[in-house]
Amino acid sequence: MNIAMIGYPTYGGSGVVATELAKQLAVRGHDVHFISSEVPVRLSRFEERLRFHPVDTPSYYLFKHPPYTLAVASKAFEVWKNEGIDILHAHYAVPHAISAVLARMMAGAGGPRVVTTLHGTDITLVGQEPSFRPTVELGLRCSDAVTSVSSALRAQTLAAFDVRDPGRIRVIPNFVDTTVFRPGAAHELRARFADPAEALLIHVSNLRPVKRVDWVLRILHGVNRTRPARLLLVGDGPEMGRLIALADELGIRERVHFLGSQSDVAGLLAASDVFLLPSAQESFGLASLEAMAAGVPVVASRVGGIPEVVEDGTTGILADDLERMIEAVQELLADGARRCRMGRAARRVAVHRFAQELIVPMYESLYEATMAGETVAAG
Ligand code: GMT
Repeated sequence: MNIAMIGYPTYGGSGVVATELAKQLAVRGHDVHFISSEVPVRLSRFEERLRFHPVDTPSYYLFKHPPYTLAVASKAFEVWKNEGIDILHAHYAVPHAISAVLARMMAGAGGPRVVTTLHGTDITLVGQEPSFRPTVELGLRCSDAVTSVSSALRAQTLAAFDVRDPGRIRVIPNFVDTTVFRPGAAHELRARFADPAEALLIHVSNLRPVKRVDWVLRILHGVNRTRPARLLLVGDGPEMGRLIALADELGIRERVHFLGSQSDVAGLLAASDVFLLPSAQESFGLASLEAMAAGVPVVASRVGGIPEVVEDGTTGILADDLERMIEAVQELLADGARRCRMGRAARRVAVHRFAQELIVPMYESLYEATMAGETVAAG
């Protein structure tokens, strides 16, 4: 098949999923075109059947904001015209779904089929802004197939938008490369961040308010009341300044390693004891799946799609409030045998339910069904 992905190039989960999917489809013999404003962070390695097409959004003195939505649509149309793509797969509905639909309209009869994957805040937050909502709804209705990364997100989509035919939203969960994210002897790396007697916690995100990273710092602060612990804070984003100030205020600044954006987090995860994800909303929590694949138990909030990924009491601990999260981390750090058991269970779940070789074929069969014009039933 000839497939074009539209996705964000940054560290956000939707861009990571789009890039990893593109790479896997190329390895499996498809011709894949990645349409984005920049080369995605995880597209560092050469892949023979994978090509990058930059979106250029020119400015003009009349524009306060250059019209990115139109530039993506035109680029997708151009790629279809030059490469004859079968499937145009938009990741993150705002604004990629409507850009893809526009490109299909430009192509006319014989144009590509449009698949839209919903990732989270494109439905739960940004997509519901009155300035975007009608175009998101239209994008969903006009896509030939729609997928969501969890059942929770599917239900939220149906509650918030009139997609006309609910059966068209199929759940295809996110996936992980379990050969890259795996438990490993990470003693040397770990020794750079913590003494043997200290616990090492980790959080990875794009540091936006929805991730509640201030709770991550408060968890570290709470845990340090009973045992010495340090934190790897991986990622960058709008909350960074506030977090540094909070770490100072709590007196834990020297216990936090602010690592900024990192393209290779697998080793850092494997070196850590517990992964923290106290988000206010989370449709899936890809970073927690990567931690699980690395054999690290997760302490997270019981919201959105997280319970579909992290099994409470088996592969991690889910909690509804900050105090319970602090307790949960303390429990895991106090009982090394339980922590290791959970880490092994987490790895098993990642391998047996979320490995890329299990999930990528689901997209392939969705593409085939969409091209055959079949109604795509809910998963
Ligand atoms: O909202 C974000 O955190 C960014 C967003 C994205 O599109 O980059 O992440 C969402 O998509 C990820 C990949 O499918 C999911 O793992 C995240 O749970 C989801 N984030 C939220 O729902 C907050």
